[in-house]
Amino acid sequence: MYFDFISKVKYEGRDTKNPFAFRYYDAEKMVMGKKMKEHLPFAMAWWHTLCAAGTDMFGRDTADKSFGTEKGTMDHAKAKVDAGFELMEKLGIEYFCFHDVDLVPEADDIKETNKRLDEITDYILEKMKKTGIKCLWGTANMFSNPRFMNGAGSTNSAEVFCFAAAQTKKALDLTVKLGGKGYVFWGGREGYETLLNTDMKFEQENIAALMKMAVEYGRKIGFTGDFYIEPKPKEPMKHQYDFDAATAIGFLRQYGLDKDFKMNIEANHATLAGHTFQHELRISAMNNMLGSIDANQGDYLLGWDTDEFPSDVYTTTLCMYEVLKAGGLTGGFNFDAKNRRASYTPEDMVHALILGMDAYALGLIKAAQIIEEGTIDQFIKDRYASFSDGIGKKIRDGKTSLEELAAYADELGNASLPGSGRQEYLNTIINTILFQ
Ligand code: XUL
Ligand code: CO
Repeated sequence: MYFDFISKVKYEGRDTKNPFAFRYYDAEKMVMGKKMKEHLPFAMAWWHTLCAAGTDMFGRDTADKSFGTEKGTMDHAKAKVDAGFELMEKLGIEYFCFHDVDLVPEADDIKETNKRLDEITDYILEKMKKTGIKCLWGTANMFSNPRFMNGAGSTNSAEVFCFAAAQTKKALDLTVKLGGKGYVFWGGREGYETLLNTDMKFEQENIAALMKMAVEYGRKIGFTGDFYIEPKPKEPMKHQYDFDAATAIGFLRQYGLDKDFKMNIEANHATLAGHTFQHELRISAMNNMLGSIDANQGDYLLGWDTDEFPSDVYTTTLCMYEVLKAGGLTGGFNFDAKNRRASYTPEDMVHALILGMDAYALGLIKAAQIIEEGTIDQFIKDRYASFSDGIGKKIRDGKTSLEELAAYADELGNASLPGSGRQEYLNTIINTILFQ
């Protein structure tokens, strides 16, 4: 037991003084016809919660994540499983996400790494059976090992490409073994530093080939879930190919991968791309590709991926508005987020997950209120009313021509101004709902 200071974390309401209780997340509470826990399938990210210990560019670990064992051993790998399942059970988190090498120490020989992965996933499966906790998605870490310095699918080395293929194959095997709902491609180093040494078209074709083989293999071994691309514009590479949702969707369509893939949208990646989180969710949803979410947040003052636990309820509300409008996710809400370096205790790990779960629960409640209150949706509908009959309807139905529209404009001589956008009024509506 690593988290002895808590038993099951419970919903106690907003007035509680208990630091280890939910103020808003009430798993069984009904919101718009569904239980909160059904709207919000939360997942723990193995890498941040069980591996990351506070190292940054300027300093070493601050948190002790040895869980009473020696790091880099299989005992440590097992202790992480024990700690992770204890934490998920106590918080009522029903899913986890993993990279292959989050689970075990990577060996020099891939055959030995794979043996370790088989052993640890047997152990994880036992725990899953005992607790009912499930796997949301798996992925392969194809960015940490030095061999991937120039990318995985986008590498200049055919030999390295084979190692990317081998890791993808194994990670798919493990995802299927653990019953994962999805498989993620985050293009870790799939990008470039300079076009002086890069054939961009060649690299993108190779990434598509790797993904195509992954789909073929996955379907062959019985993977029925979604493949996801997780867009990110930069970091670690200066320019990453899956820049944002629109770019990734265009790429998938170009290479005939759009039937098997959806988006895994991460809040912090959206803001790095110069978009809002809501924008990336909308782009995905309107293309029927909103699959899953990496639930974190960045810092508007910093230009990098800070992976903070989500606390900004304005943002989670607009996220949940998009999710409700889209009819939910096929995936879930993965806390791809880490404690700040100075919050290094086990208590902080629990506070962080409570914060994230409460921020999303409150966002869900507020988004449902926005929809039920109705002003925003009605306003958007009315704003386009000129397209519901007459010449507007002809445009929408594709039953007109430039000549007819030009004649229509000639007849009018001048157009009346479009209706006001009323942005300030609409912001007031949102504030009224958020802070009532
Ligand atoms: C990195 C990131 C990854 C992916 C999975 O920015 O978000 O952890 O979520 O590889
Ligand atoms: Co992520």
